[in-house]
Amino acid sequence: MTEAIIGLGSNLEHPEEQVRTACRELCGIPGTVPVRISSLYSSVPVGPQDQPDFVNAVALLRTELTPELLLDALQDIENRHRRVRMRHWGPRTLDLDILFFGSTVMDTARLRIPHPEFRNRVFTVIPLLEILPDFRIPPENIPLRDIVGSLPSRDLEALSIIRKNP
Ligand code: ROI
Repeated sequence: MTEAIIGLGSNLEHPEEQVRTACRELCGIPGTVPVRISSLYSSVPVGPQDQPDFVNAVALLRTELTPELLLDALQDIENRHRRVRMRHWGPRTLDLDILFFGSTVMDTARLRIPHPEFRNRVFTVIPLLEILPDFRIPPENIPLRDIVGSLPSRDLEALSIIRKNP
């Protein structure tokens, strides 16, 4: 079993409901059990600013799947939410990203793990700290809490918990 960290995000079509439903759907992935799910957070958009705020959360899963099969399962969930993605870094109904997969490092056409933008993004770092305060970022093994100081302060100030239990 591998511990995988998934980022969830939505800013279209009732984002809070999109993320809450997706959290429940994680339970249906074969060979996989959700272990912990963060609160739901409201965050300002990274990228173009002329789009609604996002709802974000992070989930810790334990899985027997390979990264590719886990990605297939996450894309099935995205498709059930009729994911629309109008433009690069634009608004979307549901985004499910593999942020970490154990200590795996990979860079293929389909998957880059760890997620290359993970450590620049308040909406992934802070929810992950909530559920795993002692998390260390692979492969360098850097404590997650040590990078909070380098996050954009504007994004940090705007981040807020909107719901404790998804
Ligand atoms: N911005 C925020 N705040 N949250 C997201 O989940 C998110 N996802 C994205 C882009 C468009 C980069 N910006 C985001 O894909």
